[in-house]
Amino acid sequence: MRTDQPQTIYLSEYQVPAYLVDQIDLRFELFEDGARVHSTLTMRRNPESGAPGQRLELDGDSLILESVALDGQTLIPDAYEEADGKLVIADVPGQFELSVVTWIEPQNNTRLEGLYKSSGMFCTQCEAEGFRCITYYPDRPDVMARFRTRIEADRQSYPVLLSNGNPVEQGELENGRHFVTWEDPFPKPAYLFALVAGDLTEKRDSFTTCSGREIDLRMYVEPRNAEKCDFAMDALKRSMRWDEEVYGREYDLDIFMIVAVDDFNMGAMENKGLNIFNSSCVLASQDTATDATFQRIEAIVAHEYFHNWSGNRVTCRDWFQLSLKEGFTVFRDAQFSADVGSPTVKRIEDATLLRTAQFAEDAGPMAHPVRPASYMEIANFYTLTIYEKGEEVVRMIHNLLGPELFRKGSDLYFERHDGQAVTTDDFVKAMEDASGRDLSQFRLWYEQAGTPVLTVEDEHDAEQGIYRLIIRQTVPDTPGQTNKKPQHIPFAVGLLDEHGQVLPLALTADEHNAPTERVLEITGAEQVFEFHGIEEPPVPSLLRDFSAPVRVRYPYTREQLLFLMSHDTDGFNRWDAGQKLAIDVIESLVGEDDGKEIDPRLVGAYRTLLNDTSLDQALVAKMLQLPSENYLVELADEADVPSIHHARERVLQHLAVSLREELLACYQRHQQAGDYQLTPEAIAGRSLRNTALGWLLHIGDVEALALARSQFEQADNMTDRLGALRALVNSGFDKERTEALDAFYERFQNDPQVVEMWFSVQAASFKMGQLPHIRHLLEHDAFDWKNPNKVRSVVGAFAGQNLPAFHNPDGSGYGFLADVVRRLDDSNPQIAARLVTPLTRWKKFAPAYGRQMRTALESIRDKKGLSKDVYEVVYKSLA
Ligand code: 0A1
Ligand code: ZN
Repeated sequence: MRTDQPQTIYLSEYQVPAYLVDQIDLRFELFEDGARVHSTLTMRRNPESGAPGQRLELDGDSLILESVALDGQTLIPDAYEEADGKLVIADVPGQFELSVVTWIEPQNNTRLEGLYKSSGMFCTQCEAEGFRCITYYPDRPDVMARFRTRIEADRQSYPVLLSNGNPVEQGELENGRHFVTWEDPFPKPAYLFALVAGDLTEKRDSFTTCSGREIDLRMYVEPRNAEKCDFAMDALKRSMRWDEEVYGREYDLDIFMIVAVDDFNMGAMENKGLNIFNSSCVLASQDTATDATFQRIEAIVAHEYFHNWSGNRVTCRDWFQLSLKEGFTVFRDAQFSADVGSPTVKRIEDATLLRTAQFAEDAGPMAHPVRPASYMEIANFYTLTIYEKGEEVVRMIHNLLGPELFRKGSDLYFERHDGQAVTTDDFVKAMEDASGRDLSQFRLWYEQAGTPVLTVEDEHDAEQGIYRLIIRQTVPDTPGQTNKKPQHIPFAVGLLDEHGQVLPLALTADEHNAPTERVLEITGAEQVFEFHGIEEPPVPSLLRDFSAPVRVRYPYTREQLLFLMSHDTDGFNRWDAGQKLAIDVIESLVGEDDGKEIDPRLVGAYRTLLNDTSLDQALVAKMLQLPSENYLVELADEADVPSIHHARERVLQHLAVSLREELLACYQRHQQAGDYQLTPEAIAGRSLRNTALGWLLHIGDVEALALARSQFEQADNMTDRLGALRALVNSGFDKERTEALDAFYERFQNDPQVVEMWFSVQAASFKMGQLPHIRHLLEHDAFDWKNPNKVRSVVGAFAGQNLPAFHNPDGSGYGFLADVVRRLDDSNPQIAARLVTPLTRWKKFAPAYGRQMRTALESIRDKKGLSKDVYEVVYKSLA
């Protein structure tokens, strides 16, 4: 157990920095046994600071301090103090130059924060507070400095030396060493600093900006990955063009670089001019990446690139404002993905993630507002709430203002705050000023945690031809927040008549040409909306296109859901009606014996989906996916995972048995014709085929087994190969499954990204991924505790996706996860803290499970020397 409780940092205690840094000159001497970092800071007192005295405090972590000099004079140790992660100099003048030399050990840095080594190369990760692991510095985003960085290393082992900005000098040194100096003209916070040194292959391309400037684009990867760069490079160019066209944002440096590294805690990082990516989020080829991977790569490349404006040019004042850059940038990348692919499918995917995982987070012990009020460890706040709910908040502003005013607002925001470190409130203010709209109540979205619930009732007055929607809003209590105020919720609705026609929504008796969709603005605890000229009771289509991140409660009948599934003009709600129907059917079977009949209308609806080839196949592909176990758990009050799993399984089997012929026909119909393509249609075709195959193998169909084997062997792309492998893994055909897994490994064993898929297909499969097999995977040669991707692909997939195995009634899954977390807590606390998540949800589960999950959490809490990261999550979960 920790003896000292980590400090909580409060937004309310924010103070401007006492000292500013105008310029930082860095010199890195990189060696095999460590690195020496020389840093010279040109500093001055901040005229805006009211802090008394001449005391300078710099942040540092895991540093060996070699020397400190003030204005060229080396300080004697009495003149400064090194304690509690700070270097304190009691007395500094108003303006001065501070030189600090530190020694660090990148080769032993398993936390992957600051400067570390990954597959023989040096690289950095400084967000949020990694720069302090490199040198002493005021490591906070509102201190922005111009960086000049000289890197020295052995030429043969590290021919490529990169940092932010432009190279301004390079040359040879003694002993086979060389150096390159980089200069970044844009002042930036330290979290955007980056350095890379390695033996890397360079891929070049170029992009001509809207004003005619030629930008040098470069990707740096390990030589074995040279063939896996093209897709990301193209995605980069598409992103650059899109940001010019849609947001008027032009790139600002002459070079833009992307580097791929295998060991990385997160997906990627937007360092100025030098984005660093987790290899799994950037490297791809048709043979090794699935459609989903390609789409993820495109979105992440765009996301990091878009940060150049939303994050780098305009950055965050403090880490409470994290969603300022993340929410806005996720919104921008989602718009981009919608533009280049299928907008409805993108919306479905995003809403699914939000409703499954973010709603759960917002209802759990770590719930926090989009702008948190406090934290212990900021790394724990890179959450679905900050990113995904933050995106929804920006999207709601976009929808309330409309695209033109939103663009005016974003132009104003960038113009007003270029070069500054600002707050979410500054963002909202720019939107208000540009549009003339009052967003004061809307700001509660940033302040109040928890998912608002809208309870909808309706009544139809046949005599007057009025249809009423009565809408009640509540915002649930969350840790530290009760009695919340009603929020401002854009609630898009449509009404369908019995023929499936959308009705005009006249809010008064004399309104003519009323629109058929309206965004109702919910602002109170209870509101009534009246629609005139509605002669027959309509079917309401509520929260169209998922217009707000809320839960809607409306007592749809199955008939109404079936009707919406085939008639709603809103693609999202059409899909959602199918989900609701399936959920209703599955929930009605939970805890019932197997004799209970499965509503035949569900089979009928799925039959229509499979047979009607005039339907948008991308939407059909999504509609055929049954709601996940995770979502069913989220919807339950006291989840009993084995019962949920069993009920869902019954429905799946019943559908597959009943629709065998249709599934086979669907499989045949979507045989790939011609070359592999990444169009929405082709992606939908593969998805349908693989879903059909998966269902058929699930019921042990031997004809499908033959199809799966040949698809596995003959596939010309990873989507099909992995689709077949997954179907085999989840089938009862033990021999074929083993053969396929072995063949797959044999073929791809030298490709870490594919090996990660191989791990996770097994770990996420209930058929295979029981605890003994998970332990066996951890012993596999290809498994590596130091590589976050490997840990995620086995442990993360097991605890996060293989619910019935993880929630084994004997509690073994929980104990296992606790062991893993304790083990990783020493080497990589960020990853350890993330892995705890499934256990933190203990209140969600039936008491017999919840109790054991709590015990597992307690066993983590009691570990000696627990990291701040894990402490915060575990402590809050047990509170
Ligand atoms: N800002 C990056 C993601 C990122 C966040 C935190 C990190 O370390 C704690 C690393 C990367 C992005 O949004 O892409
Ligand atoms: Zn981001």
